[in-house]
Amino acid sequence: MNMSNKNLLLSSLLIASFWFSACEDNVPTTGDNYVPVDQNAIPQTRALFMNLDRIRHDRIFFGHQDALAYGVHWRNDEPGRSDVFEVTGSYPAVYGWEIGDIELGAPENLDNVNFDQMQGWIREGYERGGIITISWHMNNPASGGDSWDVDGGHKAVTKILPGGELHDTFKEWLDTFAKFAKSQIAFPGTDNEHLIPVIFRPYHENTGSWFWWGADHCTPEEYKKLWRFTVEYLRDVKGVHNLLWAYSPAGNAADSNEAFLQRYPGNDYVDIIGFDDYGSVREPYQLERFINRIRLTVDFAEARGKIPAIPETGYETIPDPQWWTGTLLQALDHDEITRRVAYVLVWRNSNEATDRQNHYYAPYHGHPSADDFIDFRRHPLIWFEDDLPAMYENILQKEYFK
Ligand code: BMA
Repeated sequence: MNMSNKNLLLSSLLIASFWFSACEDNVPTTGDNYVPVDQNAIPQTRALFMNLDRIRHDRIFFGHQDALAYGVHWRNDEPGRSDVFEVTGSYPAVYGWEIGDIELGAPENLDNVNFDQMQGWIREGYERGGIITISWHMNNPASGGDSWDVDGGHKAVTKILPGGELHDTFKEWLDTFAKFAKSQIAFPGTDNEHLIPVIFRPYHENTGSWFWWGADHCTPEEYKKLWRFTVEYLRDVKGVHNLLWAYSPAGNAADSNEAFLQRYPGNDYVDIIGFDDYGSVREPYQLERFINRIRLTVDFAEARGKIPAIPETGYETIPDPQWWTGTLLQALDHDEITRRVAYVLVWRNSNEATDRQNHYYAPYHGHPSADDFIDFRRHPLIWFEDDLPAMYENILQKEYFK
């Protein structure tokens, strides 16, 4: 074989193998915007990343924490229930779940949600086309207290980093999550069986100081190391490949670029960038501040090829009957920049009989803000679950509006 034939053969093989791998999972991997931090992420996780990035230019998804587990007036007793569904006729597009206490081997999380049931609800929401996100109020590994235990200068972050006296314990805790993430299986027993993609949002609100990983309890460098170690350990050592990584500091981070950057783990470690904010969307309202935070977050994320979101917000008990359209929508729909947020999630509807009272963020049937919530849901910018296109396939070339 002469040289030019050899070259021809080689290039045909290259083209063929490129074609093959491109067809194999039907998800384009070209273009910086479409490659999540895990280069080996499963096709559905990559599709989720790509589709969120595509659709956020036209729509914002609405999410609710613990939506299927309980509501203000019911708990886990009737399958299919959801306060959001009962008011609007649709489930939320995004389902938030919380795994605090999984690291202790507990059967239930810190809010008494059973982990086996949670897996069932995760599957249920995902198989209907929903988007799953998981947060982790991890206990304090140094004090034995919960994630809010910041007393006593335990320096938990220093101790769990490589070389620290609690590093092995910490790895065991991460192992519990790895096992959980790798056992989330959709459509089991069918040709379409696959792991469920998860937007994972650990160590949140870190620019506040109410959690042990917060600003007063570790240096920016330590925080970044903690985050990066977590990504690398779960991805490269434990082989967890169904995650997108969401970094969501407290709202104060979104007041300036410098503040946002201070503890930002880096472009190689983050897929979704947001901020948690309860303070500026409640009375006394600071709507302008909230809007500026959204704008800054969108710019910050887009400058890095990441997806902007508001992973946690809400007004506890929603005492303002017009809050959905008068405050939240007003901020989201403020201008062409705010409209580019991918999703907004409100926190949980604590069951008033068995859990905290007056601790809910979505309306239940008959709540004074229910009508306004329906208007919010009908607004063309806002999408609930029944509006969702197929988020886990390559829809880039397809018309996704119904
Ligand atoms: C908090 C509150 C707590 C709960 C925690 C984890 O913001 O809702 O009651 O334990 O989230 O879900």
